[in-house]
Amino acid sequence: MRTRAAVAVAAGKPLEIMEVNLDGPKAGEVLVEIKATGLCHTDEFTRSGADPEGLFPAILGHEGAGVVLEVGPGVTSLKPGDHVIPLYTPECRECEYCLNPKTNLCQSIRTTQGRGVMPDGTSRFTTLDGDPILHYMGCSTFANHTVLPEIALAKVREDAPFDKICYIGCGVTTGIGAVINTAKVEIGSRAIVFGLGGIGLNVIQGLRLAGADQIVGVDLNPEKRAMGERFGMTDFVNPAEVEGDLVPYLVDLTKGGADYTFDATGNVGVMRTALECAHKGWGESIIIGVAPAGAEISTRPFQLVTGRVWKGTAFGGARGRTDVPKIVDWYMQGKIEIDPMITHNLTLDEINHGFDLMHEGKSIRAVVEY
Ligand code: NAD
Ligand code: DAO
Ligand code: ZN
Ligand code: ZN
Repeated sequence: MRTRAAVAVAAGKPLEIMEVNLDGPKAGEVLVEIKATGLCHTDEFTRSGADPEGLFPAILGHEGAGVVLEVGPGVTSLKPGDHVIPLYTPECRECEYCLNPKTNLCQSIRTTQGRGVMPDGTSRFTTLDGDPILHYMGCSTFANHTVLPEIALAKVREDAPFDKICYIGCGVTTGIGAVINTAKVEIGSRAIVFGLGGIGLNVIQGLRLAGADQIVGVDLNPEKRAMGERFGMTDFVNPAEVEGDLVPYLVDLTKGGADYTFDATGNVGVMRTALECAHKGWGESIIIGVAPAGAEISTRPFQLVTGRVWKGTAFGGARGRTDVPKIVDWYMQGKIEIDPMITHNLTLDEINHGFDLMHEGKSIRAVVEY
């Protein structure tokens, strides 16, 4: 079939909107009509060439929601008409990683996904001239139709709006999951969140859900303050307005250091600050941000000797097929909010404008509806 897609043709170039060919699903695969897709910082990271795994040409996009159109041979868990959210972290429920409760990093299709192809080693997308186009993070939601492995789709309830739940495919689950699954924040905790973007705001609402007493938001952009407060932030700190070192300022503000800190910036200097303002003896710092290729983190080892813990999280530690339908339920039940974070609704033709808004710090989440 033919479909419309935003194709990343080369690092640093705008996405090109074009018709592409899409082959039908092979064994274990599913054809999905994408109804809505969110623009996540990580797509831009790849488009700009900062992502070491970025391959071109490729159809980016990893945050979406849609409807199953056709299932390939051997697919048992999905049928045409099912509503689904693509998963860049799949859940096969069989591999060594899926069977270990300590991780969500299913490895069953990791190698082929990283090469931009389906598990059989080939791509389903080609240009109208027949040249291959790669998949991205196993999802390629910047196409109106895409093919995914069955294990990379979460089946969700049919009354949930696509233009909102697409955000659960990355940002919402990553932020809330970092709090609940990775940090396992207790009621009454003090926390600091660095970076109040599409991820950090979801960390904040996760902290509110977990019953944190103090939620400090840190951002260089003063315009992020109102949104932070909207989702439960109790204190706002703009590092540009702090005289002297930021670490002692934040340690003082949290009465000795935070129980939990979260980096949602991808800046390695911020990651160090986040670790060092965690409470001596027990404070945990969770890295969510993805740093540029080759970047390294550092701190004095004594920071860890004296009880601080440095951790990271991918997709908020969530097991997609199991956890994503539950998060959709939380949204539909009003336990979590999504609507105010979707600041812009765009068409596929406007997708590059969506990335401009992200750069300018004007959007939290821009969503493209097909
Ligand atoms: P974003 O651009 O929407 O937000 C980043 C925020 O950080 C902005 O508000 C910006 O003003 C602020 N910021 C930048 N530098 C700062 C500094 N030095 N001090 C304080 N604030 C600063 O990005 P996002 O979509 O929220 O993504 C955040 C990070 O999370 C990115 O690195 C992204 O790649 C990563 N990410 C990780 C996962 C995962 O599974 N680990 C999933 C999705 C995104
Ligand atoms: O190596 O097993 C693995 C998984 C790597 C992918 C983890 C993705 C999380 C970080 C990227 C942010 C995605 C939006
Ligand atoms: Zn697995
Ligand atoms: Zn993302």
